[in-house]
Amino acid sequence: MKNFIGTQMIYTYANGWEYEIYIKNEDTVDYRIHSGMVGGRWVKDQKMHLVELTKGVYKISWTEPTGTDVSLNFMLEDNKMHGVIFFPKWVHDHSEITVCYQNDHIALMEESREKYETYPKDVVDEFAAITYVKNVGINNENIISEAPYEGMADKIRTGSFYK
Ligand code: FER
Repeated sequence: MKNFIGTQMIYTYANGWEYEIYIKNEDTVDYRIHSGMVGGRWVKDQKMHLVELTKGVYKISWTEPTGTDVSLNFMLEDNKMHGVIFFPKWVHDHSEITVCYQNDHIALMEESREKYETYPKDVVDEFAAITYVKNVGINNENIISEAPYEGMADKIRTGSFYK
């Protein structure tokens, strides 16, 4: 688990969606969504469950304040990931509500998940190619600390993003 905790990764799903995650410690992630249905969304301090399935294969799972459930399998030796996202109907119908810095809008997420429809859920299961991976240590608040913007992922990959 030592290898995985503290890792920052960027990956592109087979459907083209680009995501970034930082495994901040053994039960917490920060993440940014660079493109896709909820591109622009970013979150700090999401609690999650982490297990090592077998050597170099890690699974993390969590449920969001929006009601979206996420389970991701990282296969680091192959630079591959497989993710399953279970979107409540309302996130699909009103995705713009979730595109924000969620930490400032937790009450709105909780109100929206009651106000709008949950079912049928939209299950998105896709492989992703990991395009960037770096261990940046645990509990670093500077890894994911601003909103995603066009070109940010490329700057991170080329090493010109962090001062
Ligand atoms: C991911 C898939 C989904 C991910 C986060 C989510 C950071 C969260 C989606 C949502 O809350 O809408 O790979 O990794």
